[in-house]
Formats: sequence, structure tokens, C-alpha cells
Amino acid sequence: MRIDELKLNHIRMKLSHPFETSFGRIKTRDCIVVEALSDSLIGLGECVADREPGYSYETTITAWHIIKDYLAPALIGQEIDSVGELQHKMSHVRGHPMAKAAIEMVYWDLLGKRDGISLVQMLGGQRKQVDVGVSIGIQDSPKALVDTVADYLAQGYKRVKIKIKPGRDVEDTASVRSVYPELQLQVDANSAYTLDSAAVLQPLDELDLLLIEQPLAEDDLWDHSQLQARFATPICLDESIQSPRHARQAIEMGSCRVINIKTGRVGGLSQALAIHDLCLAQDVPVWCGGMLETGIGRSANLALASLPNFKLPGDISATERYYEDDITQEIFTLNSNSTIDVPEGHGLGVSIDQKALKRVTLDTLTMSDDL
Ligand code: OSB
Ligand code: MG
Repeated sequence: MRIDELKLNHIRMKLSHPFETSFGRIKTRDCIVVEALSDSLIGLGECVADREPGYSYETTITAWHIIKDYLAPALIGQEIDSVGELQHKMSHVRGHPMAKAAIEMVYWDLLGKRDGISLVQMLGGQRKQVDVGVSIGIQDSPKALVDTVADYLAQGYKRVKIKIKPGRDVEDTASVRSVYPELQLQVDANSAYTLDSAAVLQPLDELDLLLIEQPLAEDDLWDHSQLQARFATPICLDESIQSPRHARQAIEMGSCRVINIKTGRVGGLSQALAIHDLCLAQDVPVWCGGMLETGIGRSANLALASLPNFKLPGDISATERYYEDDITQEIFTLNSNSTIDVPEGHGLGVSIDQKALKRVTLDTLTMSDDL
């Protein structure tokens, strides 16, 4: 497989609702849509780095720079025979997992289109539908949060995650729990606490939560192991797991009992697969996280989430929960049993709505061998 040309599209999508986490509030979402040409095939990928470095140090602009100046020159025009070889050709770049993951996604899409098979078949996924939930941002008040939860339950979501931050944690969560005693409920702090300040979270342990996601620093494993020892509720790591090695060490240290897998955060689908496999071997359940993806990244998430050790519902909601006008022709809808169908087309199984893409594009760059 040879990539003849790479096109980057920096896009800005308007969210259907503002999304607030412990690191900020956004009304629009930036990302890079990557299109690759290989002979007559077009491959697609999405880079999930956001406009601001709140979730991770990567931003849309750092990923643009890394792809343009380091990854594309190492890849364009080269014969690349496997995903392993692709990763090897990107290994001179330290870090920048979201930039690498976008390129790997493009490569998988091209492979699937060339060989006439779907991503789910290539990954070894086993389900036609995957269990999903909804991730709800911080609302104006606990009352507003309960109303928002009611809305999503009416739409059919059976698992709810709420964002928390200092001052908006136990009361918010307890409000939802008191109205919905049976709801599958979990919380995500996005690294907003320290081992000391997390003492205020202790009452969450009585609220029958599925898990508490990433309470402490994004680069920490050790303090999480100390915190996990104080909680009966499983701690789940998101930001802290940036490689299969981190996953292994977190399990060995007892830093968490569940892992959130995001392809962008770990540097590609191959790395996500490796984490899935090592967690399966250790009997540690995983679930698929989300980064407010467009239809491109959402399709990859659905394929990934169909693997056997994805034992908890993913943060993969229907298209309309994120965007009124997505840039893919395919729209994802929620089934009545709180699942979404796994795409079956070749590769990612999605195609671009070029008019919709154009409306949201801020900048493009085309790179090829002969330029
Ligand atoms: O921490 O899981 C997170 C969105 C952007 C950045 C980080 C996170 C999230 C979400 C949304 O929780 C998940 C989704 O795509 O629905
Ligand atoms: Mg998270």
C-alpha cells in the first residue's frame, strides 16, 4: 500500500449543545479530517486533537504541524506493507499520539477498501450492535442536570456519564441518583482533583456508580493506586493511559479496575487493540471513550467497541447528540435497546458529504510526492 497524496482539512463543527468539562466549556469542536489517495482509493481519518490543550497537550495546530512536517514526509510515496511498518515509520516522532492515530486510521480505511472488508472484520470484532451511553457536560445547576438526564433517558440511552469538577461533584451526582435509583451512572472528573482534594469524593462510594473516571492528574498512576484503595467503586483511567505499557503498569499497581480506550489518546487502532488484548488477559474490563468525533471517528469507535472485552457501554452517542450537520453521508442513530449498529461497509464504511465538509472547513493542505 502506497499513500500518493495526503489532504488535511481543519474543520470547526458547531455542537448541538455546549459541552462543559472540568477543563472548560466549548460550543464548537475543531478537528482535522485527513483524506489519503492511494491509486484510485480514498482513505479517511480523523484527528481528535481539539483547539485548546485542555484534555491533552495536543491541539489541532500541533497535530497539523506534526503531520505536515514529520509524518507526511516519512510516509508519502513509500511502499508500506503493514500497520506495524506504518507505526515504525512514525516512531521517530516522540509523543503526539492523536496525530499518529489519524494517519493509522486512514491506513486501515485504505486496507479495507483495497481488500473489500470492513474495519470490524479486520479488528476481529464480534458484535453487530454495541451498547452505548451518553456523556453529559456540567450543567448550570443540579436541577438542570436532572432535567438533561431525563431528556437523554427519554431518547433511549440506558447509561449516563456526568462530568464533575470541584464544587460540582457529590451534590450533582446524588441529585441524579435520588431521582434514578436504578440508572447505570458514572462520573468523569478529567483530572480535576489531587489525592488530598479527592477526599471530598468519598460519598460517591455510596451512590452505586459503575466507575469514577480519571479523578487525578493526567500523568499519574501512583496516586490513583492510593485512591483506588480507598474506594469500593472502580476507578477508571482515561487520560493517564497513553500506551499499552501504561495500561500494564496501571493494572500491576492497582491504579484502576477499568480502562477507557480512546484510539487518539493511545496513538492508533493498533495500540487500542494491544490495550484491549492485555486487559482481556488480565480480566480488566474496558470501554470505548469518545472525543465528540464526526462520523469518521465515530465509525472507528463502533468497530473497536465490538471487540469482546468492551464490557461496558461506550461514550458513542447518536450523531444528533453532537451535530446537526455531520460531514459524513452516514448518520448514526440510537436503537431502542441503547445500542448503535456497527458499520459494515468496506474500511470505515463512511464517506464524506463534500458540501457539508466545505461549509465547516477553515484551512486545507494537500501534500504529494511531486509537489
Ligand atoms: O474525558 O471522556 C472525556 C469529550 C472530549 C474530551 C474528553 C472527554 C469527552 C467526553 C465526550 O466525555 C465523549 C463523547 O464523545 O461522547
Ligand atoms: Mg474521560
